[in-house]
Amino acid sequence: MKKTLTIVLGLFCICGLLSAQEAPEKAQRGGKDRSAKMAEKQLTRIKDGATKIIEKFDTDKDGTLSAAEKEGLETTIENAKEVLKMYRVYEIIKVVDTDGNLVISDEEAKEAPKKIGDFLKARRQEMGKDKQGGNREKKQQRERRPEPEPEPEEED
Ligand SMILES: [Ca+2]
Ligand SMILES: [Ca+2]
Repeated sequence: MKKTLTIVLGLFCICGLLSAQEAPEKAQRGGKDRSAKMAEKQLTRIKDGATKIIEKFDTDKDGTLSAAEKEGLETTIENAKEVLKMYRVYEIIKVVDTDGNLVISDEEAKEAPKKIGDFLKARRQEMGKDKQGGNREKKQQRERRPEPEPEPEEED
């Protein structure tokens, strides 16, 4: 279970990378140099991701994935997606199901809207904190470079 979750989270990181690729206009705003750097960085991440996938699924260790090994990878991904869906619902179930028997009683259902509301609010705050932490880390990375890049302005 733990292993599956790790794989799920890993896959979601990879998905994040791929969707980040769909925003080239943001990269261009900082000039050619910046977008070239970003493209290079992204490529490195994709290559690292591919290496990690091979490490996990290359059962005969020949350095590449055969059709059968790839099928194994895809089956794992499909299972992981299912598990992730369950996990997301389970997080909410745990909030609502106070006695933990996985049956939502009328009493628990009555309390559900407030509990879910509080839970989502807390999660949003938690995610906000994570985002700030991430920015801090990026800023520190920028400060370590010899030529610091200007902070891109948010226009939304
Ligand atoms: Ca192989
Ligand atoms: Ca219950």
